[in-house]
Amino acid sequence: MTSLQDDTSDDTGAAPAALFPTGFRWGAATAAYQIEGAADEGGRGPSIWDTFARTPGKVLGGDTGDVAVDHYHRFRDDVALMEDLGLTSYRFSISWPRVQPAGSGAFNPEGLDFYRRLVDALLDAGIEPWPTLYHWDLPQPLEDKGGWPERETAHRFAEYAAHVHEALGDRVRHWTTVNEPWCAAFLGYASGEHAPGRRDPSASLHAAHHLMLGHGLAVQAMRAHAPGNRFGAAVNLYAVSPATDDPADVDAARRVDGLQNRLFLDPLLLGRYPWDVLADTSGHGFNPPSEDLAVIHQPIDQLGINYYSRHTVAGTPGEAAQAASSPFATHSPWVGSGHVRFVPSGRPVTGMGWDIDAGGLYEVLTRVHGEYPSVPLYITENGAGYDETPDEDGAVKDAGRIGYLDAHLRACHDAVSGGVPLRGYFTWSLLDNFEWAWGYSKRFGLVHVDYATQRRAPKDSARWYAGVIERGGLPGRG
Ligand code: IFM
Repeated sequence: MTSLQDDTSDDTGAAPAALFPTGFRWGAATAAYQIEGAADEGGRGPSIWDTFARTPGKVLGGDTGDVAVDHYHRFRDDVALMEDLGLTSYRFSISWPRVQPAGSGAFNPEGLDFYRRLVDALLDAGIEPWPTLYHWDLPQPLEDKGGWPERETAHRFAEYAAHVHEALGDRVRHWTTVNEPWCAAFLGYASGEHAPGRRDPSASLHAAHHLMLGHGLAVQAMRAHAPGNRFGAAVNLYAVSPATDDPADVDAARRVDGLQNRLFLDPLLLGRYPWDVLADTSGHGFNPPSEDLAVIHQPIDQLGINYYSRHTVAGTPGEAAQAASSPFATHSPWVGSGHVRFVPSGRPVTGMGWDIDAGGLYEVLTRVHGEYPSVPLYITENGAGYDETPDEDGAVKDAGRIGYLDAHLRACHDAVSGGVPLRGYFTWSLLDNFEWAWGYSKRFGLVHVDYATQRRAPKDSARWYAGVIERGGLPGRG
């Protein structure tokens, strides 16, 4: 068992203190398109999210990331906020179209310079920079050539990653390649809820494969340059439960778990695709070349897990066989929703309508540790979104978020106590920001942003998280 600092517990039924090992990373996360703004400044090219968000009807309220929270101009203030919180690490993403506007060919020194200045400011503040190379903002010219369903995009990504790494690798140790490839592939190319807004099941599977291939190629290229750095990807994993023991529900859970979790974990950590998912998707021309698996299955130094919720699913009795041949008619975020229903579990939900289930995080962590070869784990995202407005005194009393974070951190602590090699936790998000298809209507930040004035104001949860970091964990609860 990992030795934890000063754990105390009693037999009163109260939650005991949950202190984490020395050296545990305490962070917050953001992503370029969601916070930077400055969409047409500094030589940045267009991304698929610029095109998508500027297309009427795609994003709630017609919101775009054109200005976002103006982090491009205010990053020094934002680093000061992080310092106030006591963050030890900050996860951000690098905008590919800012660094390489066309996605191939010339790099943009001004774009790279922005990230150099950000990294320097973080290091000066004693905060470890933790960049992600792809958080969904594909340069539009690459989408015009076919996007992630095209194999060439994986090679372009590796070239871009190597270039950024060459510029920053002397000061940045931890590198994340792709963020949530499930979302990029399936929300982007199957359901069309995210950029580029395509609805093509076959394309989405090829996109998933090429995102993973891009990860592997990028790790190879970066590691060749700086073998001492730490490389990994960030996947969004869900706990998945069948609504009942009915075989149709159990099969629905298998299929959702397959496409949501195992389609990414198995190639990354085992070097193979799950056979049942390949069987389920056999009608979609998805036959990934086996030699790609060796590239995807690069040794990684860390795995990022983004966890928010549990899915409870039901099948339609008697239709399991039919559903298996039509997997994209099964998952409500994807095309249609014929054979799998996402059913209410009765648990409380966040402002996104997502089930709050900290036990699911424990389940995910122990599953990844138990079923896959051991690798250091980080929670690279975890948080709760709400519609929030400050009260008359300007305070955001976000007790719901505090409760959510507290419960999920206790789940992390339970996992660490049980021997799971969890090394750090990044909450999503540092600041309120552009929540993709929801625009600015949902807020995940520890820090409230008034979008009209760009004024930042720490919410109650920011103060609470600062206390957690200072203490190295959670206090006991009476
Ligand atoms: O805002 C997103 C983030 O970009 C990726 N993970 C989930 C968050 C909340 O939806």
